[in-house]
Amino acid sequence: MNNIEPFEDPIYVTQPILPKLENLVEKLKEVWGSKRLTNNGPQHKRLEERLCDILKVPYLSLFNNGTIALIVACQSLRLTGEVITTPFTFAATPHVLTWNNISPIFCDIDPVTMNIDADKIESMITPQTTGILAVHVYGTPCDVKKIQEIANRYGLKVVYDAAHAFGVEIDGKGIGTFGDVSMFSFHATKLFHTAEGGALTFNDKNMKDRVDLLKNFGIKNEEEVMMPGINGKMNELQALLGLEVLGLVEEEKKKRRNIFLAYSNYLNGIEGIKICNNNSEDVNHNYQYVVIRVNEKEYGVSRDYLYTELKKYNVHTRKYFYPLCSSFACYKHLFSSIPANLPIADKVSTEVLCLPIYGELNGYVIQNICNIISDLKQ
Ligand code: T4K
Repeated sequence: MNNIEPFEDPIYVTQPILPKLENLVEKLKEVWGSKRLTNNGPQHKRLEERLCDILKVPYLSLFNNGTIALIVACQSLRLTGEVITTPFTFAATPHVLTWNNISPIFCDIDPVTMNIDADKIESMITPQTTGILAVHVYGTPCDVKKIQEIANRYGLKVVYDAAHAFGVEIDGKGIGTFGDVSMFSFHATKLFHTAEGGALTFNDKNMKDRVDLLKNFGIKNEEEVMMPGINGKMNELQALLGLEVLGLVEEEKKKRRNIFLAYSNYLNGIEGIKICNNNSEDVNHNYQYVVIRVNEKEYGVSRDYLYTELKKYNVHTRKYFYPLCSSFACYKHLFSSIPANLPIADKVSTEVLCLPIYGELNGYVIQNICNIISDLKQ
């Protein structure tokens, strides 16, 4: 038994990369000098170019946040009726469908990757289905090959919510090159961030042109408005912050990899605690989250008990993603005639816990978090 005192300062699930303030101030002078604060300014253009290279995508369009980006993605593909998606995700994923007047159809997930189970998608397709909205949960890639095969067979569009998957690659290919469009979130809680922000990526130049119109009210020029667009633009201050953060991402990723390895090492051997490791040879992972699964029978206490006890030590873990989106009050009506059949997602959502991970997290804290987890085993 370890005699551990609660941490003096709260340990949160994440902490954003912050560039040196003086560097940022220096760069801000450029923006101040130009008086250009938004509407496709020079910082915006620079960040789009840099991100195309880093994410290995042909086309990319920046947004003020990931949710608006995803709403626009559905608009740009003219999705209607029903779209098949996962219940094991952040609220934004099904909400963007609802904002497009589309019914989210929740499909169960794979027990290992925790992503939508591609083998279950086909049975959910109806004449109203127009697309699949899959999420690379925690940055683990979906079964992109199988999903594309189904989409091709049924003439469906594929949208990827890649909010967690910055920099992830499959066989050296940028994750944003799969499907018709992918969305990345650049929220402060993400590996790469612009405080708030996001992007859509595509292989098709026409898609980029359409999305650029849609995110700017549909305005083509001073006298022509082509479609009822929205204001989804990223401003110059966000883009500037992004350019500074970008230079620090690789170092942050290296640190996070070491943190992941330290957790794996300390937690290894605690019966009932399994650290999720969906790394494989073909995937270049980003260590956005470190996720454990708690098997209550083997560990002796529940995930919720562990979550509450860790809080007493000032360790603020998160139950991403509990509850399932399918159980939100606003989606209950979808199951009024047929009950939700999501046994794997139900089980997984009661087992997962995201532990703190960010570059500045020190080894002593990691070791103590693991000691607490070890001590709590019954
Ligand atoms: N799709 C998926 C699959 C997503 O996960 C998300 C967002 C989206 C779509 C939508 O993308 P955006 O529209 O957000 O670009 C957070 C984020 O707000 C959200 O972006 C993210 N997913 C979700 C998984 O996590 P909360 O409610 O957990 O955030 P919050 O404020 O509790 O932050 C968690 C911890 O991070 C805090 O305890 C402390 C730390 N933190 C947070 C912020 C905001 C900081 O240290 N600094 C900060 O500025 O949702």
